Amino acid sequence: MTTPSFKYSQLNFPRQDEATMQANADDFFRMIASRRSIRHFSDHPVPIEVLERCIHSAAQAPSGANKQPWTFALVTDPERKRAIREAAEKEEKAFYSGRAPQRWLNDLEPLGTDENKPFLEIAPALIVVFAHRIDPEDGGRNYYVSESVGIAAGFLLAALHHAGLATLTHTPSPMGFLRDVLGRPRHEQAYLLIPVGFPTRDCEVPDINRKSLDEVLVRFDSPNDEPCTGT
Ligand code: IYR
Repeated sequence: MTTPSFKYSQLNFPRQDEATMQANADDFFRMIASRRSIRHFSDHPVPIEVLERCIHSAAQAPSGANKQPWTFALVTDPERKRAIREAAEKEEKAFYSGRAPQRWLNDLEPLGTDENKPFLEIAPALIVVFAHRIDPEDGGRNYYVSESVGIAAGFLLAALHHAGLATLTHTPSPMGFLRDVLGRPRHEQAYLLIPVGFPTRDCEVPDINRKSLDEVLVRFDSPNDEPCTGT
C-alpha cells in the first residue's frame, strides 16, 4: 500500500456480545420489514429537524473515493411542490399513454398506479436526491455514483421510517425537470423523488410479499459447496 496522505486515528468499534447482536439484528429486521411505500399521504406537517437529522444520516453513507456525490433537496414550499407535481404528471402521462413498454404497464397494473400524482402536492415534504456524476471541483467523473447514491438513499429511507415517517420512492421518468424546477446546477442529476409524511387514516397498501430468506440467500460454508445455477 502506498503511504496514505490522510491522518489516521484509532477506530472506535464497541464489540457487542452475541445475544445483544442477535437482539439488535432482530429489532432492525422488525423495524425495516414493517416499512411500506404509501401513495395516500395526509397533509399533516412533519418536524423539519427530524427530516434534517435523517438527511444527515443518509449523508453518512460510504461513497466512491469518499466523493459524497449527492445533494438532498428538501421541498416544503407549496408552490414548488405544485410545480413538481405538474411537471411529473406531464412525464407520467406520456409514460402511461405510450412511452412505457406493454410488459411494464402489465407489471404495474396490479398496483393500480396512473399518471395522477396528487401526493406530490399533499405530502408535507418532498426530498429530491440528486447524484453528482461529475465532480464540480475539477470537472472529472465521480466513481460508483449509482452505488454510492443508492446506498445513501437506502440509509435515508431507513432513517425516515425509523423516525416514524412514511415514504414513497417515486421515479417519474425522465426526471430532468427536477433540476430545472429547483434551479439546481448542471452537475446534479435527479436520482430519486421521495414524498415524506404520514399516511391518511384510511391508507391502504397492496398485500405484496417479500421473498423469504431462502429465496434471496446463497451460502458457501464449505469448500465443496457449489453455487446454485438455478437450472
Ligand atoms: N413512475 C411511474 C411508474 C412506476 C414504475 C415503477 I418500476 C413502479 O414500481 C411504480 C410506478 C409512476 O410512479 O406511476
